[in-house]
Amino acid sequence: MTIPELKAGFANNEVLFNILLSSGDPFLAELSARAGYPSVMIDMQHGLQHADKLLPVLQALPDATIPFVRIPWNDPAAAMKALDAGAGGVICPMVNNAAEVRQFVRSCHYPPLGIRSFGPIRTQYLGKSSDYFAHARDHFLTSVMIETAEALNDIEAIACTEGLDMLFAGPFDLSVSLQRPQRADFSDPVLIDALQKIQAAAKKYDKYSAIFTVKEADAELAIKMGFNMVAFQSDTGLYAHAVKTAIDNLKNMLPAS
Ligand code: 3PY
Ligand code: MG
Repeated sequence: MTIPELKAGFANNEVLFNILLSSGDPFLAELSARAGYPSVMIDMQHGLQHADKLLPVLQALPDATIPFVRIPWNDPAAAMKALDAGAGGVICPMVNNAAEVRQFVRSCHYPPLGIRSFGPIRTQYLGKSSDYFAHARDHFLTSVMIETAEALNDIEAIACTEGLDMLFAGPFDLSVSLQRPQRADFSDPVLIDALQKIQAAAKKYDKYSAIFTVKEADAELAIKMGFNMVAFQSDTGLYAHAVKTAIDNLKNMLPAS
């Protein structure tokens, strides 16, 4: 899928599903994509892959899959490197205010909008256009995680940032930052209120909205709330759950001693 096709889908109210890739394993990335996830988020923040593992994970993905890369921090070098390697979207975690968001967005765009240095070493060969520079805006989305109380307070100013495409709600950090008793508890009215605020700000300022979920009921609620991209689970989370279920079931087959 190309970014213009993705945008057309969003305009048509289509929900884009996404999975977090935390293991750094190219084969799990490929399996996730071939299972039917149309987009992935390669997690360089908490995931186990280091910068040298980004390329093999990107190369393992079929062309049809949109690879978002979550960079470790608001670092222009990390954003530019992810884009040059072929990220279809860059996600910046833990921003706190519009000034930080502007800095991130500027690091993703070429002048005059930004300060990105020219050197699309791999990404120039991935797209359909022969001139990557001229059509760079058609090759990636910029996204920031809204996951701190401070960012939530500055949501209106953040949402109208020029060159920003998507607000990505992080329910885990958000509930930590808001000092809620449970993490990512979708029955907590304070968290739900925060998520609604993010979704509404995105809609108001013509940005896309995204969210991370780990429970099916939460993903369903996120769809109903109108999030454009719903990330559900991670490669490591799904494997950990499946392998635990398998061994627990095997143990239950043993005769009681
Ligand atoms: C969060 O919920 O804090 C996230 O960063 C999800 O990836
Ligand atoms: Mg987070």
